[in-house]
Amino acid sequence: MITVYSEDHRLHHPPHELLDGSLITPYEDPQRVEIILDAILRQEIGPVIQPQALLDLDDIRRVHHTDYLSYLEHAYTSWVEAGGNPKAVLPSALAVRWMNRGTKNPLALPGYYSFDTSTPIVAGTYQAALASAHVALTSAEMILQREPSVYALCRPPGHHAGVNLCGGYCFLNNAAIAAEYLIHKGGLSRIAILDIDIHHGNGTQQIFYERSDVLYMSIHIDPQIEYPYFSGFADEEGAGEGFGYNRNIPLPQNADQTLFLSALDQALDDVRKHEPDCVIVSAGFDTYIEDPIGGFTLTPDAYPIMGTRIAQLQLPTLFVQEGGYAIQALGTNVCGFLSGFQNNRSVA
Ligand code: OKP
Ligand code: ZN
Repeated sequence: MITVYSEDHRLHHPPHELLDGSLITPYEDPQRVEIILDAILRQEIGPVIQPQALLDLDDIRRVHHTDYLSYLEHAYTSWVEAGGNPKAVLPSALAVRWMNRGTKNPLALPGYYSFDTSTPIVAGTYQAALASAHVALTSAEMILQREPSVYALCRPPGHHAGVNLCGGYCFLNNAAIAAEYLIHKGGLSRIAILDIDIHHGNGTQQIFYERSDVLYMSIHIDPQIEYPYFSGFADEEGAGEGFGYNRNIPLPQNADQTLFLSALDQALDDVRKHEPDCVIVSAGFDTYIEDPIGGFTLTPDAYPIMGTRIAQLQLPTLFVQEGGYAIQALGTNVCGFLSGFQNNRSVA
């Protein structure tokens, strides 16, 4: 399987995040994808290529508002000019419920465009986020060129990013951007996004909530106990035309392989019923037992099985990297997953 990767992810390397009241070293570290890349090369998963052609911002504007993109582009410089801590942009006050008037104040803007305090912006963040989206777009283009499956090694991740909101280490929603590309450039009529990261992809859910062409299926830790806390409940089923095309399967803390795999089987049944032209997997590996911000108890043998079951759909499949923070095991878990998939396909 082809992997698409860009070294520009390194431009996003914030010094801290604020978690549960403490300023800590970010879990979302550049080493994550370097380790995955290394394992992919050593285990000969397939060729690794760079993003192709020129990035067209219109492909990103199909998902994100222009004012949000221009905020991301200028956030760091304006913040520093206005006297913000040059180490990183992080909001102090969030625009919530009835307090959501707009602002031009560079020290306040981060609170308008963020929903948490663990998504710092540094000088290279926008370029890194664009590169990550470019990785997803290139991968989507290869699917259109009849590549049966592609792995987009994205960083920063994307599934928490909404149309005009960053959060959960995410700035641009790579999976959503790929989905829109497949529909608009490739003329695909139906897509299924299967999100197996331990966290609910609130951004992806928001983007497609009223759409029936893109099914969003998410298996994740119960939002009553874990991040993102305010979204991801089973009764969020989509709205308007999109009713029935959003499905959340929350699982309890410490969920194990048996529970996870039975949720995956349910999700795969729904994916089959949707009859998609392509499946996009938001592939997070923070379900692993040793993950420092996880909460499930999956062991490395779970990932090849997950790959195998997804392969049985026998559909064009685009894997988009999301979370996974147990750095020592990430390479093994990702390669196990991709190999499990590859070894069980009739088409590559
Ligand atoms: C990004 B992705 C856990 C705190 C969570 C933010 C997590 C973002 C996860 N106790 N802080 O879905 O892997
Ligand atoms: Zn996650």
